[in-house]
Amino acid sequence: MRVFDFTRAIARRPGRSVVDGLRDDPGAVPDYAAFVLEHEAYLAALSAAGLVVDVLEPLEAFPDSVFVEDPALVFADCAILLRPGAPSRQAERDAMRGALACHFDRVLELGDGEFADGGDILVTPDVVYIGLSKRTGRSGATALAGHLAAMDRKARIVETPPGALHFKTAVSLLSEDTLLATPAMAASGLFQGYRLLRTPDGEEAAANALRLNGVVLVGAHFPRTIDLLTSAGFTVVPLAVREVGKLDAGLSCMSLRWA
Ligand code: CIR
Repeated sequence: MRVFDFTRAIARRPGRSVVDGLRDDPGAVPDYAAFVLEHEAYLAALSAAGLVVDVLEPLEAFPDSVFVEDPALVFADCAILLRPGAPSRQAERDAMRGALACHFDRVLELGDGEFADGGDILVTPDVVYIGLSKRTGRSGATALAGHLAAMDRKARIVETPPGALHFKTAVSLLSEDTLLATPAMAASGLFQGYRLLRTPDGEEAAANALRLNGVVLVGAHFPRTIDLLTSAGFTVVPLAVREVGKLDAGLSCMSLRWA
């Protein structure tokens, strides 16, 4: 089983409050209707890739709750309820607990004060990278590494390059041996032994791509990244993510995936 082979996913529809989601640029207010269209196309792409998606109802009280990747980490045999680092997002974990219980017999949890966002966790075939960031602290990362060890998975706690909200803002797994990374992430030296494809200048935000079974979802407004991946032999599915991007988010953020 490859780490990007998936049969199931959890997603959550955006509420109208999504326009109040956290973002670095306060002036970049997403358009709700356009955001919904992007999300619908994303759900359709997951289905087309062969995943059965449990689509949860919107949570108006939590503007960022459409980004279900952050409150949990899932594997085929187990889920871990994380603890999002942003104060406005912390109660999202309570909403996610019930959804996880529907799908997983075994659910572990991070404890009080152990903050970690799923966006900081990159699962590769041999190791799970946990990026320290504004959202993921040392105690959360250490506790998470302990849970992963209990599941026989090796973890590595690393730094997220400055300027990236999450570790996976700057890197994605494309295949067992290939990563797509921003130049800053590629220069970090963290990925010895991997073939690194670098996002072209001005397309750094394309680094949050999503490999699902035989395809790679990539932001449609990153034409040079699409060419790069296509030339490298990947089957690319371009998806509109301009509204999603206004909230400093990308393609991995809107689902939890497992086999
Ligand atoms: C946030 O700041 O938490 C959201 N606006 C974006 C979350 C993106 N999530 C992700 O990369 N996993």
